[in-house]
Amino acid sequence: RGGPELVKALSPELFIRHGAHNAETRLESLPVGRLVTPIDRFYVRNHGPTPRLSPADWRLEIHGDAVERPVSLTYEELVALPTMTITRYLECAGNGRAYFPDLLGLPVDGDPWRDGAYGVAEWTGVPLSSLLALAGLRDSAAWVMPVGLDAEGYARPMPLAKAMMADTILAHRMNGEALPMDHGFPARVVVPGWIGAASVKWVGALEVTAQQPAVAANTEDYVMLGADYPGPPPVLTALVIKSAVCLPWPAVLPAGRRTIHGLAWSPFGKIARVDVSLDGGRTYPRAARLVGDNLPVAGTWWELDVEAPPGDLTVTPRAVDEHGHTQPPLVQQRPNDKGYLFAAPVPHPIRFV
Ligand code: MTE
Ligand code: MO
Repeated sequence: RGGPELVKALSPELFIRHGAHNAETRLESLPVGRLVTPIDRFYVRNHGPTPRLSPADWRLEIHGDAVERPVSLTYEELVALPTMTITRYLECAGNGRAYFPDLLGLPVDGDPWRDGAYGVAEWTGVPLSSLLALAGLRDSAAWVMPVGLDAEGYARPMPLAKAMMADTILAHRMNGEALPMDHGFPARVVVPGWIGAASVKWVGALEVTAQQPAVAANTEDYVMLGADYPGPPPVLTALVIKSAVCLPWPAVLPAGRRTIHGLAWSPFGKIARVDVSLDGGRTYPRAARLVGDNLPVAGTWWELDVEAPPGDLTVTPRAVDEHGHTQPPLVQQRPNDKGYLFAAPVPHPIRFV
């Protein structure tokens, strides 16, 4: 350990930094129409510095009171197992946090991410169900907790049913390369459609238990706190459907006929439509064109032509998915103290000059 907190280069053209070990993708730096985020632009969200783990020393321990026989795998053994490759997005629960103060005037705790704690990758790895089968599940098995090997020992449990879903995997490759250090080398869990915090990086163990383990990530963090949540704090699971304009905040563009580009994504399936408001979200008369790949639980690019005279304009996209989920109007956005799961359409400010 030592040296810089992150391994990859974080040029200011590609990332907005939030503290020493968090980096938000500048969505305007992404290649339009290419859904898979290049690794050199994929956001990083760490609770501490990236650990430098050596594959020679690494082991995956599958254990706990609800397995029949504990299993220990080496890196060679893991990568020799049959793999699957899935294209899925990750998004931090705190993505969009900046909009609670900006659009609603509500103070919240945490880094002010806008839309760039979102990225899509082609993940290659071993289904968690196959790994759990190696150890054998007892009838009592109800929770699976991947445990990270970072200094924080970051860990977060998920119900067995989520762990057993066909696309919940322990990934050891990302976009065709060995998993990069900052994204969890040698192996990370990918829990599609759930908050990024579920997709534990640098996994050293899978703990299978009858009872739900209580850890910081399901008691203090990644739970809904605040006046709107008076009872036991709900533990966050699924993400929310979102859309974003891929331009700087605020943007300055030459006046005239322009094509505005953005992204939209849903944790439940494919994007069906992106409607766009040019009046701050009162009416959504325009349908954007969807561009390039449109993949379930990953997202799509969209574009809209505007004829803009000099002056200020806001462009507000609103996504609809194939199951009819959409983004709630701003007035329905419920607040929470930590600024999780901002869901409303965002009026993106553009000055045409
Ligand atoms: N896993 C470990 N071990 N430690 C962490 O700090 N951060 C989580 C998750 N997995 C984290 C972790 C959070 S909050 C998010 S949003 C995602 O990793 C970010 O994944 P990325 O950095 O590959 O984009
Ligand atoms: Mo996160």
